[in-house]
Amino acid sequence: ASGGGMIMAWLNKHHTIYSRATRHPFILSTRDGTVDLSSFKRWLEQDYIFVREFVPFVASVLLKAWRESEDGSDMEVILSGLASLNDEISWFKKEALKWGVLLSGTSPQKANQDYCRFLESLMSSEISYTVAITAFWAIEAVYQESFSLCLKHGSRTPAELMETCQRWGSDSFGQYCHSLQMIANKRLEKAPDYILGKAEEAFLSVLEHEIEFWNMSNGEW
Ligand code: HMH
Repeated sequence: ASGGGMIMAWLNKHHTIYSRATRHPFILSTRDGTVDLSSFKRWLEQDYIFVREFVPFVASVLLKAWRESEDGSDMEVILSGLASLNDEISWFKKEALKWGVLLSGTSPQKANQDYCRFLESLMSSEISYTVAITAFWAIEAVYQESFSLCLKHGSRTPAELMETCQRWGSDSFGQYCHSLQMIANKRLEKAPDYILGKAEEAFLSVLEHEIEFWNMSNGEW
């Protein structure tokens, strides 16, 4: 691949499914201000469960970086992500109170369980750092791309949803995703073909799980 690295090539190649993950009807209705607030609440309670499962996944990526990366700055980027998840869990609790959502009474729906099981499979020591960091980048990038759409000029995002959109749609979260993308690209550049194949497969699995995750907000499970 040229200039933009492997990830740019994959984003072009898999443009259709990437758009389905980043321009889902839930996000488009948030941006247009027509979102059903019960959908938002369903998303909120399910994402809280997801983020709690995401913590050990990110910790596993940190461990792989420590073992496999020669570049010490990788670990700092991943650590900053792990640290912000601490703040994120507090934010979910605060946001749930605001919406009258009872987090302790929530159980994960099937799409959430499937996604969490996929994360768990990536935590295995048999999964290489290159594959894990690619999946990690993709997970964060889908939210960044999605929620930043709700902050764009001309969007009609309801005021009470702006904090959510800013959490993942902000420029600072965008910078962080860009750092993850550069790390992933650097690893992919040096990876043998069979690892490239596995990383591309993991990227596509993330997109499929993200689409199913957004679908849950419809309440059609
Ligand atoms: C489902 N994907 C899902 N939830 C999140 N919080 C993120 C990605 C971003 O961290």
